[in-house]
Amino acid sequence: MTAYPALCSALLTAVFAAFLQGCTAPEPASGIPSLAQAYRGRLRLGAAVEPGQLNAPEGRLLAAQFNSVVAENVMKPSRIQPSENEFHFAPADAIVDFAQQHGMTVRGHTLLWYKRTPDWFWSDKDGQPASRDLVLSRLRQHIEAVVGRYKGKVYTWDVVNEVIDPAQPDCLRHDQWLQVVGPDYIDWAFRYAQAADPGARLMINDYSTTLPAKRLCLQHVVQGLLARGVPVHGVGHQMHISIFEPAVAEVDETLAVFARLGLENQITEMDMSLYQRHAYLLPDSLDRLLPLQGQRYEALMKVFLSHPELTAVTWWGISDAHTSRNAGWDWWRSDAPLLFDSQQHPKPGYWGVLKAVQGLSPSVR
Ligand code: 9MR
Repeated sequence: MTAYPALCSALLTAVFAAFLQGCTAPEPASGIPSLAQAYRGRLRLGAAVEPGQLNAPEGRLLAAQFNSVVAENVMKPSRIQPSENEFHFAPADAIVDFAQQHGMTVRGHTLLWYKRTPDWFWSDKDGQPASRDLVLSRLRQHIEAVVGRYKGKVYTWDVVNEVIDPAQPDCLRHDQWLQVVGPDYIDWAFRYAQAADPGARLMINDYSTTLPAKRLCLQHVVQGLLARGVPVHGVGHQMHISIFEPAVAEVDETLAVFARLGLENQITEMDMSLYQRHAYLLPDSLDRLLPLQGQRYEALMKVFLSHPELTAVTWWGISDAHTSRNAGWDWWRSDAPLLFDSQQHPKPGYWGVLKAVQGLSPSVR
């Protein structure tokens, strides 16, 4: 009889402890090598972050494993200047401060993106369509304010994001920027950025740069910029890919094209879906897919390491607990594209990235 209360209370305690464990965020894995340390002197390794993650366990994983950060959203024009001359710097400042406290570098994303240009850019004070001159002066003020604030703290900027469209004869996306300003809006964005921080590395950033048509168009546009003396220093390859595509050789070829132009390459938004494009179901069991993902991460990192002009690899997230691959039309899928699982433990992808650099002779960089 007397044993029952003790048993009950032990059971209750166990249930309560399990419940608490489920509710509290898991601590990141410790006692594993730091990827950033392993790649030191060869490649900077970074991850995209939202300010709310900085003080969570994910922030500790970020500081332990990476040596670079990028704001997933809070430096985009519509977030940092939602109304004309009203700047919301605090969330971006939090990321920059975190990076400085932990000895990490910061990538800036992004100064111009058709998807996140606030509406006020496009109309004048009378509500009429803004002129080319007005839009350019707003662009200049925006870039001066943002790049100026983080001068010397943000080492590289995605000056323009996703401006290439291989379906167009001029290779440019036919958006409002092109319609209102004309193709030289890209030149001006780079010139304003250089004036605001002459020490920053300035990049043109895009997705699917491994597709031959897109690669050719990007090359054409970049060669035009270089010929006009526009200060473009490098190409950012987003690298939102899957375990199925693109072929590693296409990645190698894309990097080689821009290396031949004398440009720096960076991988800026890497993640690797386990799904086939637009598929509803996983193609196999996780037991089989995750090792495949690990092997592919290893193969890609080996290609990146073989390119001396490639300076940084940034993942679009820290762990599978927060990934943009589960935030769009595919929100209901359970994708796992990053190096750490949703409990923040290393996946085969982490070990693949580590394996790619182990055994190399000491860095000559
Ligand atoms: O991950 C970002 C998501 O939270 C935002 O809602 C979205 C729109 O601003 O942008 C996502 O990040 C994108 C990046 O800025 C540009 N390349 C594609 C990224 C993933 O969609």
